[in-house]
This record gives sequence, C-alpha cells and structure tokens, in this order.
Amino acid sequence: MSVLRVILADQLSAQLDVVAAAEKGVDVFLLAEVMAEASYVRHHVKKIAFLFSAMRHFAEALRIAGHVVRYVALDDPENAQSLDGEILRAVTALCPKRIAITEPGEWRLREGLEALRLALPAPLDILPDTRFLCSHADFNVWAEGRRELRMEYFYRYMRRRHRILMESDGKPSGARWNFDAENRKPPKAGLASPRRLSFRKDAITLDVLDLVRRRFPEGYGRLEPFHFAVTRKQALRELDHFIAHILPGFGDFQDAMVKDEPFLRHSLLSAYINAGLLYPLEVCQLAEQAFRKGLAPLNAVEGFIRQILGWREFVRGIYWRFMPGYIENNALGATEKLPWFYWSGETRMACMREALAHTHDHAYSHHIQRLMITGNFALLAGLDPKAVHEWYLAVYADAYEWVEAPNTIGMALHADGGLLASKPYAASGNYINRMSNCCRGCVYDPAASVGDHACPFNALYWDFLARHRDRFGGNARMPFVYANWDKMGAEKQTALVNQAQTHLVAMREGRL
Ligand code: FAD
Ligand code: DLZ
Ligand code: SF4
Repeated sequence: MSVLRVILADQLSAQLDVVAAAEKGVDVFLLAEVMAEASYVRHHVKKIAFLFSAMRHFAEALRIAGHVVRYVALDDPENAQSLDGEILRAVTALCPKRIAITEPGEWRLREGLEALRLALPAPLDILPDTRFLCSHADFNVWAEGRRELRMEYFYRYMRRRHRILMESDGKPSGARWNFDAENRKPPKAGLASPRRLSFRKDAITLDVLDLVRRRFPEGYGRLEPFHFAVTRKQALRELDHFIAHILPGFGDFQDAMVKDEPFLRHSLLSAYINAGLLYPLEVCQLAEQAFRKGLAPLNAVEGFIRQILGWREFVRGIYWRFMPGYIENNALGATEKLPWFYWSGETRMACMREALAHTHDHAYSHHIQRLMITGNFALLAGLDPKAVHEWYLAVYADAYEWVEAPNTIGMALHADGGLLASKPYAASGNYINRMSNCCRGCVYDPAASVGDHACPFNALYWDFLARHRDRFGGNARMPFVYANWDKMGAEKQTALVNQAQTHLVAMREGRL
C-alpha cells in the first residue's frame, strides 16, 4: 500500500487533504474507536454515541466511494485502545510508505504525534487543518505586537479577509461591525423554540447505542432519546432548517433563558461543525446569503456570523498560541472543589438545576447558560479552574479542548488573567432574574442578599468583587460596581461577606 490516512473522530470532512488526496484502492483510511479517547474525561454518553455513529457513517461513505477503510470498533478484541497503538498496529500490518494525518485539535494529541513519529518506520505527515478560517501562522501575525488580544478587532480582520458581510466600498454591511445593541433582549412571555429536527436512528446508530450502553454503564448523562444528525447529509438538513426557520430570530433572544426550553433560537450546529460534518465557511456563507436575499435581518445574521468567524476562530488562536501553559492558569487563585451537583444536578438553585438538566439530558446547554449560570457560579464560588475545565470538556457533545478551554479558563473563569476577556463575566441574581424565568420557581429570592432565602449569586457576587478588588478595582469597565460596594457601608459589606461564607459551607456540605 501507499499511504495510511488517519482520521480522528472530529475530522469527518471530505474536504480535508488527508481525504481529498487519497488514491482509491491504494491508500488505506484508518478510523479507530479507542478507550483512551473515550475515557480521558467522563464524557457524556450522547457525545460518545454521536462521535462513534458519525465515524461509522463516515467510514461507510468512504467505502461506498471506493476507498479501502480499516475501521477498528471499540469491541474489536485486537483493539489496542489508544490512537498511537492503533496507528502502530496498522503500520505493522500494512507497511505503508507514508502516514498522513490532519493536525489534531488538542495539544496532548499533537504532542503525542511527535513522540510517535520517532517510533514509526515510515514518515509521518501532519497536515494543517484547513477547515479553520485562520491558520496558526495568520493568527500569530495578527496577534504579534498587540498590547491586548480582543475578539472584536480580530473579527473585523476576519470579516475583511474573508469578505463576509462587507460592501463594495470596503465598509461593513449596515455601516456597523456589531449589531448587539439590537440583540439580547430579556425573554418575552411564551418564548419557545421553533420546531427542531429529530433524526431517525438507523442500524448503525442502534448498534452504537447498544455498545455505549454496555461499555459506559457509569457514563455521564442521558443516552436516549438520541436524535443527533450523524451524517453530513443530515447535518446539512439541520443547517438548512436553522437558516430558513430560526436564524431570522437569532439575535433578539440570544441571551434569554427559559425553563424547559433548552434550545430557543440557537443553531445547535456546534457539535456538527466541530466534528467536521459542516464547514464553518459554508455556514457563514449561507447565513450571509439569507441576509442578502432579505430572508433574515442583519442584527441576526451579523450576530450569528460573529460567533463563528469571530469567537470560534479567536478562541482557537488563543488556545494554540498559549498552550501548553493555558490550561494550568489560575490567575484568581481559585481552589474550591467542584461541587457534586455539577454531575448530579441536585441543587436548590433553580437556574443551576435547569442548566444542569439540559446538560445531562441533551449534552447541550446554550452559551448563556454555560457562561452566566454554571460558569458564573464557578467564578463567584472560586471553583478550581482545572476541575471546571474537565467538567466542561466532558459534558457537551461539542467539547474539544481547543474550543472548550479558552471559553472556560478564559471567558467564564477569568483564570487566564484577562488574556481573552477584558473583564470577568460576573453577575448577581438580578441579571439572572432579568434574563430568565427561573427565579419564579426557586426556593431562593433573587431580591434578597442575606438571610435563609437569599439568592446565593448575590452575596457570592459581592464577595467575589471584594476579594479581587486589587485586580479589578482599577478596571475601566467596572467603576460603577465598586462605587456601589463602597456606598453600602461596612455593616452591610460584612453581612454579605459572612453570607457568602454561609453559602460556601452549604455548597461543600451539599445543601446549596
Ligand atoms: P449558537 O448560539 O447557535 O452559535 C452559533 C455557533 O457559533 C456555534 O455553533 C459555535 O460554532 C459558534 N460559537 C458560539 N459561541 C462560541 C464561542 N464562545 N466559542 C466558540 N464558538 C462559538 N463551544 C464549543 O463548540 N465547544 C465547547 O466545548 C464549548 N465550551 C464552552 C464552555 C464555556 C464555559 C462557554 C461559556 C462556552 C463554550 N462554548 C463551547 C461556546 C458556546 O457556548 C457554544 O459554541 C454554543 O453554546 C453551541 O451551541 P449552538 O451551536 O446552538 O450555538
Ligand atoms: C472525544 C473522542 C472520543 C469520545 N472518542 C474518540 C475515538 O474513539 N477516536 C478518535 O479518533 N477520537 C475520539 N475523540 C476525539 C479525541 O479525543 C480528540 O478530542 C480530538 O481528536 C481532538 O482533535
Ligand atoms: Fe438562580 Fe438565584 Fe434566581 Fe434561584 S433566585 S433561580 S439561585 S438566580
């Protein structure tokens, strides 16, 4: 044989050179389900099932297209149960002249390949991941010499570079880069998600569900109902459905949280884009077309495209520029153990219960729940960033370290000291009460800061600000909050700090 072409679970894209350059009937593709990857964190069982089913479908499509595929299932008795082990086993069996792989999305695997290279009898080509719209080199050129790395400026650079939402005079469409002032309204009464697609399980998916049930009995989360798209064709249907029916309302309620409504007007596309079933560029282009045809307003389309062309590419740039140290960051010195309720969902805080239930049932919760509920609580309570990072990496179907770590360590926990975000996303119960309808059904009172029924987010918020005044006191975006703190007077301040301690004790004892 000529080339062994290795495809990882999140590289299911025919456009990648590893796939596109293959010689039919000569080269061999290797895809492997391995325990090392399926258990390095306690992944959600839906995430494992989604990836295994999508891998099996991708392998099937390659075979139908005339390629030779070596597919190693988890239950294969010969399975070495690690990616390195499976590459070595395939090389021994097939004696390829070369081995080709797309650069993995996680640092630990990228490093592992360098070590593996030394053990391989044939050359190993690590090819760039061309699905991303900004290469490592281009990100570094953009970042070099800047005092601060801010998404908004990177996003403008990407808009110009890829000519997305740009007019012929070189100005941004609508003469503004950002339309968020028109977005992010509180939920209106009766706000619900439009109809969402649900994909039927075929024999491949049923086999995978059976496998996951047998092999991951202690896995986190609810396996069924399972209606993820598992092929590119299905993912394209999900994309078309989003563009036609949901995108027009995307911006308006982007930050709203509604009880029993996990999806609202979010796209649910991240798991598909990250695994390779959809390409980020095609998603942005289809959204732009909807605007050009007058099918979706600019505030919705710009807001959506910014998430992908801006945030998604930006966090990837940050990850690769600052790894391996990035995930070790703990700028705020946070050391609290991750409370068990992150896994069990058993807490009296209704907003947390809601976000954790979505996570458990769907391997999904939307951005504001991740940032302003579970992330905000972790920030205020001073939870250990490494433990929080491992939790986020496990529980969402779209989670890979390159995208999860900057969002968790940087955006949610400010543990990178402000590298990614200029101020911490800290908020009290007042914000949650404004942006959700959860407080109505909660044993805690969002208007109370001290006492038995005081919303924990309130005292924890003030205590957080007081604890970190040295760091945030001079922040140009935070003078009002510190002015409010100072106005309270010593007695109220002491009561808040004591109340925060009461909440932390309750948290440690599983009573919060
Ligand atoms: P939509 O709200 O419809 O957004 C559209 C698309 O924009 C998403 O599909 C995604 O591709 C992209 N996007 C939006 N926000 C971000 C962002 N901040 N960073 C990168 N891409 C973004 N996203 C992941 O893909 N994987 C993760 O592991 C992940 N972990 C997160 C952890 C924390 C603590 C936080 C605060 C955010 C995290 N995000 C992660 C970002 C974001 O929450 C998800 O991309 C989004 O919720 C996915 O749902 P959706 O497809 O419905 O997104
Ligand atoms: C997340 C994951 C899981 C659960 N299982 C596998 C697997 O069996 N085989 C594989 O090739 N990749 C898997 N992955 C994805 C990797 O752990 C890793 O997150 C990505 O390949 C990083 O780019
Ligand atoms: Fe969450 Fe506080 Fe509202 Fe309860 S009262 S739902 S804990 S914000």
